[in-house]
Amino acid sequence: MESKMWNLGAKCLVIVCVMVCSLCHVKSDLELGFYDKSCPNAEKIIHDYVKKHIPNAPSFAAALLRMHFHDCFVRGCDASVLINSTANNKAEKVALPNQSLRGFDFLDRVKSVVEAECPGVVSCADIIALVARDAVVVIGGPYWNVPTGRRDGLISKSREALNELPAPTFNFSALQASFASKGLNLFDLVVLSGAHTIGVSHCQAFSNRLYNFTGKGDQDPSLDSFYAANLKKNKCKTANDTTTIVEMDPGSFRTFDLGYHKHLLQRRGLFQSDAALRTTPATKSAIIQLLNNPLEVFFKEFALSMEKMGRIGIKTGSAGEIRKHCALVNH
Ligand code: HEM
Ligand SMILES: *[C@@H]1O[C@H](CO)[C@@H](O)[C@H](O)[C@H]1NC(C)=O
Ligand SMILES: *[C@@H]1O[C@H](CO)[C@@H](O)[C@H](O)[C@H]1NC(C)=O
Ligand SMILES: *[C@@H]1O[C@H](CO)[C@@H](O)[C@H](O)[C@H]1NC(C)=O
Ligand SMILES: *[C@@H]1O[C@H](CO)[C@@H](O)[C@H](O)[C@H]1NC(C)=O
Ligand SMILES: CC(=O)N[C@H]1CO[C@H](CO)[C@@H](O)[C@@H]1O
Repeated sequence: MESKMWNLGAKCLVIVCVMVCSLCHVKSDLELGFYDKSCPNAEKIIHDYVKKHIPNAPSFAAALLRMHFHDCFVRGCDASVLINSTANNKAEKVALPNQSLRGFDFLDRVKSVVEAECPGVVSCADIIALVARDAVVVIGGPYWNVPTGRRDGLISKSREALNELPAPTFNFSALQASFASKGLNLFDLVVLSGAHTIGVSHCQAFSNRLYNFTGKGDQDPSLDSFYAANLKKNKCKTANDTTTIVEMDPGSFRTFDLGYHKHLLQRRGLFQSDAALRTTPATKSAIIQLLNNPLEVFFKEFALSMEKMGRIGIKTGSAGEIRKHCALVNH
């Protein structure tokens, strides 16, 4: 009898635990349409704004996609990338890898339109994620689900951006480790690097490959020499050019396609981090696999990896806050 009671008690305990844990789980996760009750028009307002403005400035689709990546890799997708520096804090924004980020004003404008509809409800972190997706869709790229409910972080440190973001000089093992530390695997790495099918780079990010690869005034032998000669003649004419920009997927840098992966196999990936995907067998076969399939397969894989990226280190429930201005913590 006693043992039966104990059994029953234990069973109840298990049931209660399961219930509590499933509640925790729901709370700590994002959900599609998180704002359906609290701000039913939020996603439509954001989508309409992007649809209206990106066609006039299509290069911003790339900038906004990159912004989402840089946000998620540092302290999770919490809009810490948008916070301004203060007298006693150097924010992520001013870190070297962020020097070339664009789209801060665009996001501020989206935020103010959303704030006018529902003050203090929609996080900047969700706005970054939704805008990145909508902008890519507007230029004809893949659609991916953006579950929402991210909260905004309170902290932004320049040093962390420097430490957490992969550099264009990274070799394969450094890239693998960087992505693994964010819960992303090698296939995610190959697929997400495909974002470089749109957008531009400054010469600075790769000019060592053209002018001084090992400190002997030499060129990176893994870079196609015709392509290198062309870049030196027409684009990055000196080793210290800080202003010229180069299309990362020459010929179709505004079209979301498999051009980036094609260039990789032709030894025309612009960064060492791009080239590393070709020189390593595991990732090379993933590139070939993508190229041997229709574009829709790349789109589908990109969507899955983006959804994964969008969950890195998220703050939900009562963590963080909903910022009033994306560039400022509330108090
Ligand atoms: C794998 C490691 C990666 C490295 C080392 C890397 C590095 C870079 C660098 C150096 C630039 C050029 C910045 C400039 O000089 O203006 C760039 C541009 C860009 N990156 Fe990446 N990236 C990586 C992964 C990603 C991922 C995962 C995404 C998005 C999912 C992404 C999206 C972009 C986009 C769209 C641009 C073009 C930005 C523009 O046109 O303004 N990158 N990246
Ligand atoms: C890759 O880069 C890291 C960090 O710079 C270095 O420690 C490592 O030896 C490199 N690995 C290879 C295989 O070159
Ligand atoms: C190449 O790099 C080496 C080592 O960092 C440096 O001493 C040299 O001045 C550089 N050469 C050029 C042409 O920039
Ligand atoms: C850039 O490099 C060139 C030689 O490649 C040199 O003449 C010029 O002074 C350098 N400019 C700066 C700002 O360092
Ligand atoms: C954040 O900094 C930028 C650039 O310095 C500035 O234009 C913007 O007004 C600042 N935002 C806020 C809300 O202070
Ligand atoms: C957008 C932005 O804040 N860019 C900054 C990146 O960092 C450099 C200095 O490291 C600043 O000059 C840029 O303004």
